[in-house]
Amino acid sequence: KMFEYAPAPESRSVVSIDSSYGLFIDGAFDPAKEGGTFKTVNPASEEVLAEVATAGPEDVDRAVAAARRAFGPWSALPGPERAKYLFRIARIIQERSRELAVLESLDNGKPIKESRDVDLPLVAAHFFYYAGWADKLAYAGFGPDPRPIGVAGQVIPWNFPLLMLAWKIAPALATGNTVVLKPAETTPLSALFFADVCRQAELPPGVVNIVTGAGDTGAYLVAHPDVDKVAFTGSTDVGREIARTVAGTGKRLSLELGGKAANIVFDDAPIDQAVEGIVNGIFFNQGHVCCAGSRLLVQESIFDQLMESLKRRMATLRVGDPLDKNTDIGAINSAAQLARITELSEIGGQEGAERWSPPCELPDRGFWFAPTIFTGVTQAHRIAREEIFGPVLSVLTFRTPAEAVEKANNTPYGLSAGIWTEKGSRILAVADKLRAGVVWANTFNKFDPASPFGGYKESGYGREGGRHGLEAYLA
Ligand code: TXE
Repeated sequence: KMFEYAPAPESRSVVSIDSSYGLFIDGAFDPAKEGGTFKTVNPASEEVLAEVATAGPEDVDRAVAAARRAFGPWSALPGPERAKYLFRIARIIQERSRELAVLESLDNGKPIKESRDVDLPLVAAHFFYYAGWADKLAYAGFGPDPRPIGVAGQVIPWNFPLLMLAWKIAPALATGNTVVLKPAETTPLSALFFADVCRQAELPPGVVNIVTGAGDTGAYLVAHPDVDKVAFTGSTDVGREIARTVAGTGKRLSLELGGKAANIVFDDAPIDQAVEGIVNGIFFNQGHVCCAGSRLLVQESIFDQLMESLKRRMATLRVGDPLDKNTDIGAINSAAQLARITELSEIGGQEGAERWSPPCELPDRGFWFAPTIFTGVTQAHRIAREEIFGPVLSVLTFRTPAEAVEKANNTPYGLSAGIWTEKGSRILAVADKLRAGVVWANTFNKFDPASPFGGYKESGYGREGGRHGLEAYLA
């Protein structure tokens, strides 16, 4: 073949990973006081990447105390000075983005083309964007004297480890808060790398602290009496527990929880474009996306045609090595998540939905799940109601726009939705009736630091991104 295209995989050697990592407290890396550690694993190979400290109560106390000490001087800095640090962090992230992208793919399992072309550019963009706000707060209508809240305790999930960190840390620092952040236990490495970026940027010690560990560490952090603001992204169950912990303490809280987004395709939609949007909506990042288009609502008259195109497109998806530039679907982040996806998919079959996946060979080691669609799904099925958080699409049909809206809203969640139609008037009419924080029209999973993101109902409350994202960090 004259034009065979077989680029070499990104090399693991792009980033050097130490065998063990401490906690980042007050500008220095230290082991946990009680010496606890856990292992973080590459989900594509099950090999241990590094041993990481488990922060116990004493460590969290130290981190919160460091953040408290740093708060006075940091919040007193003039906005343009804080902006300089944020710009510096953004530039260092850009400079080191190849290392960070490889690290993120190794620890999370996501395809390198996503960490390189989506996560990392967005991470840098968030720091640039909020750097630009740091000197404008006084004139932006937040009141005559906008003030930071204080010490923010932030707990983030594993699906976009560094991007979720950026969503949380950039607006917090721009507004003059200091931070103790706990990354997810399956993906701690990019947050620790970020700690190193903070040192390189000469961010004053204590402004950002990273405490690694599992749910206990997070629970202790959010309950800490000297934390003034709690921000959480993760499961609805943990979100509920955190809301109970915080209730009555006077702490400010923002929660970004699950979703079960409807991606609605009308009969006049450009089919090829819609198919790309459906694929991107549910298979991007293995479907580990809170706003994933996990319920496809198809107008009945185009059902056969759309399914045929979708299946043809799904047959071209490459599942495998996250570091291969050609990979579309990487590894499932953990054995626990794989078990959850497998269980709900089995329930889908038992409940009578029809399951289909293209033929695809999955690697022997690691955690994998083939792209899957279920047809013949009804609203009563659990796969139509519960967040699967994997590459699994539930397909339902509708006849009229009113029926589409009714089905789209028939969920305890309300984070996002998609509409595919050539009619502008229909986009506006339908979007207006959808109870979803974000509605995309003829596109899906598009993010921009200037756009607010957040949900209704069990998807949580508060907005991240844009000007609204600053309000969550202003007293
Ligand atoms: O989430 P957890 P898990 C959904 C998705 C997924 C399910 C379970 O449906 O299948 O949740 O994922 C920390 N107090 N989402 O179990 O447990 C934990 O250490 C304080 C949607 O991984 O919520 C991690 O840092 N913190 C979602 C973070 O919470 C606690 C993203 C998230 O973990 C804690 C992730 C506690 N009691 C999962 N318990 C989204 N909205 O994007 C755990 N944590």
